[in-house]
Amino acid sequence: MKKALITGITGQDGSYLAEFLLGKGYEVHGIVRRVALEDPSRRFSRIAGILGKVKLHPASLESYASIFRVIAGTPIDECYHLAAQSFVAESFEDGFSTLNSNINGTHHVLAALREANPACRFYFAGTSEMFGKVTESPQDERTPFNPRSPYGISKVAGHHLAINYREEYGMHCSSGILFNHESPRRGHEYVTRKISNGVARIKAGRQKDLRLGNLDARRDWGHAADYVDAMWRMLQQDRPDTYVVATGETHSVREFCEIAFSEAGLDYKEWVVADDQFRRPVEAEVLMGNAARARKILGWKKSVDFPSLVREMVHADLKNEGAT
Ligand code: NAP
Ligand code: F7E
Repeated sequence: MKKALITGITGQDGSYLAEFLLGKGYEVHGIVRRVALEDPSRRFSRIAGILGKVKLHPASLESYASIFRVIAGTPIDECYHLAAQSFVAESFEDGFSTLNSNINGTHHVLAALREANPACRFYFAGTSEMFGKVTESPQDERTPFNPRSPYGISKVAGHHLAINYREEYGMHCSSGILFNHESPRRGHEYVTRKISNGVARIKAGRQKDLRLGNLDARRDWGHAADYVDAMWRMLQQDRPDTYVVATGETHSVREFCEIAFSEAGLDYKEWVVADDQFRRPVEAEVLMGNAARARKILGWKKSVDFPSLVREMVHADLKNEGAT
């Protein structure tokens, strides 16, 4: 039986990946923050359905000793390093802790693996935010990085750390440059969930408007369940490498609103209010990925299109809010 360790198992992707690996017969281990163990009903909400099937280990990304203890004590074949401060807007507020968690956290995991289990395969959670102010479109594995946020900078550093461990120590380290992926499990601060939840709360009479920042920003949005499949496929290859994972389509925040509100029988123009407090100092205006390499080498393809993703999120939140 293969054994995998997921850092960030309580997050959106970690929860889908844990289910995916259990479905493939893996023994699944997860790293969680010690404080999360004290508040399981809230902090483990995304993994509530599989709590009895996974083994959780407390550790902190910021502490090498705690990460080393878990990695040295758990004989694993694959390590999916998903834990990170992942909210771009927050990285402008506190760039220091984003850089600390995301760069040192990645270095701690890689260094512990090198010391205790160098044969373990490693996945790094790279991101389209590494492209930032894009120099070409669509973006693929050869597109230069030009990050526009502390978050993007931290991920460029993590990506290069993974490649360095691959080249210097011969470790099986792959990096996925994943474009935005969403689901009903997305955190409430990200724009897609803010919209689907806002629609449901407006429909239920609990919210009077929805305040958003840049409605013209364009993102390449896919479904998280499809993207964890790509992570796993990367670690099944004989050789470690870097892959872009994306749908190849770009849509604006406005288009997301249009479909989401109309799904609940509403016109977004009557409810959405532009509010500068949700604009970023600078940002990647338009992102669109070319996943040709992942399709060809990994045999990966998306199964959920953009309108279906929006509808799934809206219907889940309408149900949560009792507004169906
Ligand atoms: P998420 O929902 O924000 O989950 C982040 C996870 O990291 C949570 O389990 C969180 O634990 C954990 N974490 C954060 N800081 C930590 C720390 N200091 N110590 C230990 N654990 C910590 O993110 P996601 O959407 O699943 O994304 C997973 C990874 O993919 C992230 O690295 C993200 O940057 C990257 N990524 C995401 C996307 C996307 O569109 N979703 C695209 C490209 C790359 P708590 O639950 O305790 O907070
Ligand atoms: O913003 C715009 C905002 O916060 C998307 C993370 O998973 O994907 C995510 O990062 C767009 C941006 O995600 C609001 O300016 C407008 O252009 O949902 P988001 P993100 O910043 O793209 C990447 C790939 C990651 O790697 C990250 O970890 O929507 N936008 N109005 C807004 N965004 C938010 N959050 N709130 C608004 O009110």
